[in-house]
Amino acid sequence: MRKSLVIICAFISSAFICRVNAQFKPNIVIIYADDLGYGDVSCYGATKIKTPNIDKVAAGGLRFTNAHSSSATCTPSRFSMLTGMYPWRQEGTRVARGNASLIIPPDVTTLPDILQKAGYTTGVVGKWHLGLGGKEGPDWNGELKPGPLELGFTYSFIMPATGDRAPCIYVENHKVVDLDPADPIEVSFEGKVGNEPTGKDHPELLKLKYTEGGHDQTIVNGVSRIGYMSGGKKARWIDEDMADVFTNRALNFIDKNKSAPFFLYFATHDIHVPHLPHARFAGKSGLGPRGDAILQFDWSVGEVLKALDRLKLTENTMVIISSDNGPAIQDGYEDKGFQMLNGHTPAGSLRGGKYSSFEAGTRVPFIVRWPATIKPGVSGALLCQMDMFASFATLTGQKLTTNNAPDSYDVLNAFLGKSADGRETLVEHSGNIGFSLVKGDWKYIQPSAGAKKNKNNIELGNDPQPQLYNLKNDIGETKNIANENPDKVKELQAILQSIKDKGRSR
Ligand code: NG6
Ligand code: CA
Repeated sequence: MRKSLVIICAFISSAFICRVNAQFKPNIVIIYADDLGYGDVSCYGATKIKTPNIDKVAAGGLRFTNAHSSSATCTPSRFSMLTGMYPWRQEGTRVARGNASLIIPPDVTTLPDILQKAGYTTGVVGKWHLGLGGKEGPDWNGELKPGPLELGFTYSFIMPATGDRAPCIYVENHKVVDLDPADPIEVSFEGKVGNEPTGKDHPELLKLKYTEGGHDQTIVNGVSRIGYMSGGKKARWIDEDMADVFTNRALNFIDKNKSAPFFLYFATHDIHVPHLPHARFAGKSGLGPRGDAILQFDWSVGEVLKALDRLKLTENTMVIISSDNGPAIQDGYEDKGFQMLNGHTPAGSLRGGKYSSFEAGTRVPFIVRWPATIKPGVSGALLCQMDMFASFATLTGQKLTTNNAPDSYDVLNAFLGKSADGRETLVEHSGNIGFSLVKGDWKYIQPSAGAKKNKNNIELGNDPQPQLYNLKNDIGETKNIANENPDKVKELQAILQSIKDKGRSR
């Protein structure tokens, strides 16, 4: 009798522990779009385009209305998300060249490091753009390291930089995929290598015309890129297949790791330029290639959701959807972005866009779904993507040292919808010279001397005068009220300066 009682107790308690473990160790999938704006998806108010899969995640999860990337460009946003440190604390974290060295020192503790310590299998699939290799730069024909595998990922299938940048190849773990040793790869951002045509010299060979100087270099798949490359003919990507390639790798990773906690950082190329979606999506949005790329991104999201359903992982998987920076309507190629907007507003009611100090630079879609724990809803908590670091450490029972993730706040309760409060302050960064400080309803933009607009008509937020906006009354940052509120300007400037001076904010 006593024995059977003990057995029953052991059974009940182990079932309980399993359940608790399952709840506290959800699988984590970050689906990270490139250049997707706050107003680009229907659950954030877009009416000219439908994104049913993203909307489905929002309907079953928490949709954040005040969540940010750390910067209004790619490299710094990704840097801070993985390190939990404001990117501008380290030199060399602006938009990286295609042949940059790895910009995260391998001894820095990263988000995947922490999750690996918590027992997760960790994978990255998609856009990397954080450099590869040591000081001497990437060895495209040899072992490409250090890279993601030296930063806490156990699997990696990436494009090194951006879709519009050489080299146009995939890298799996330490190797270029389909590299032919008889056709070695050479990459340069200084001058031409090899004798392949460039967009500048052979515009007649282009299927997509460039609009800006930087995009007129080596032609790959009918598109001239930023940077020069030669060799690696068999290894080169076909832009139209890229979403399929990445999505398949992401699904394979999920499939392979279905039976233990996994972390997948799935960073799509969509919706960055060049906009060359697969024929299944081309022409389907009515908003031109940029809109078609949004449909393609939504499809990738849908494939992940289907896989989770099929593997019965939906309940205990945290799916996060976000973007590395705000929208650019055109950014280097003549792809009818402006002509075909048809009333679509990529930034929603926000001002600015990619590269901008105004809100559209960093305020991006951010949705978290975890059916086992999170009640569906909408949250206005102020969050930064780099807060996932400290928050997920808490979620998975990991302790951070003071050196880890110096700017990441543990706002787990906000992520889970248990608290309406996120972080108190956030430094927004244009990716370049622009710095802003957000606190409560207030936003202060520090004076900066740069251009008012870039060539693609994005308002960059630069102004030699201080700017102050009340985001509660004026989300579109239309009325600079700095002159009327000199004390507020002083207060916010002082906070911004002290966050910079202290070298950490946690
Ligand atoms: C800019 C490129 C732009 C894009 C961006 C990086 C020019 C004129 N513009 O310098 O096309 O590649 O860098 O985008 O070269 S990001 O989303 O990866 O930050
Ligand atoms: Ca980007």
